[in-house]
Amino acid sequence: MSNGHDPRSVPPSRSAPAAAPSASEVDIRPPVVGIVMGSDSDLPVVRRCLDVLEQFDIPYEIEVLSAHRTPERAHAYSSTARMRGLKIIIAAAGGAAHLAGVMASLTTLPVIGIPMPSVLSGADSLYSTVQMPAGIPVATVAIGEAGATNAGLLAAEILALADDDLVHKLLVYRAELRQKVAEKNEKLRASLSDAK
Ligand code: RP5
Repeated sequence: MSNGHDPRSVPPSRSAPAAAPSASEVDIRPPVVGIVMGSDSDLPVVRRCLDVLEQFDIPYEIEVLSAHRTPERAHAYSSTARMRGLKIIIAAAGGAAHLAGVMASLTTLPVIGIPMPSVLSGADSLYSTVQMPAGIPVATVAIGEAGATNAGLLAAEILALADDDLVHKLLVYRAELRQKVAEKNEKLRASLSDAK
């Protein structure tokens, strides 16, 4: 069944989106996305996800939490997540990356897993995150920065199921992507014709 949106066109927003708070304002909205990462060393990659959530004005919380180093805190975080108002959990971890799976095992909120780059180029993180047993799903995105960006976008798409302003922002984002590709194409054509 169609949702009535043509992805090639950007419909007008039904209501003006809330302005993002300025640097001097404190955002008091409760977080709807909870981001956990196995170590602070994951932050440079996870930053891509935060950038997307900020671009879409989605309130989030973030903390370092490890399935292996702080198992009790990991359990407490996930098992109270829904009660605390979170709607989605994003878990980033590398190596023997069980964080997303542990999160998913203790909540029925959707869990998105980001496999971190590792000494094995992230293959270990990917397999540890994606190969969940039937019954406990983790929506696993690509290894590294592309995955972190897509984790933020997937969270926005899930929240957009009940938020028309977010639908509008996602369509604008897609239109911008198409525009960037068109510009790259133009640049390529121009450089090839210059070379003749
Ligand atoms: C994982 O081990 C973390 O998610 C990180 O990707 C990796 C290395 O952690 P550190 O040794 O840098 O703390 O648990």
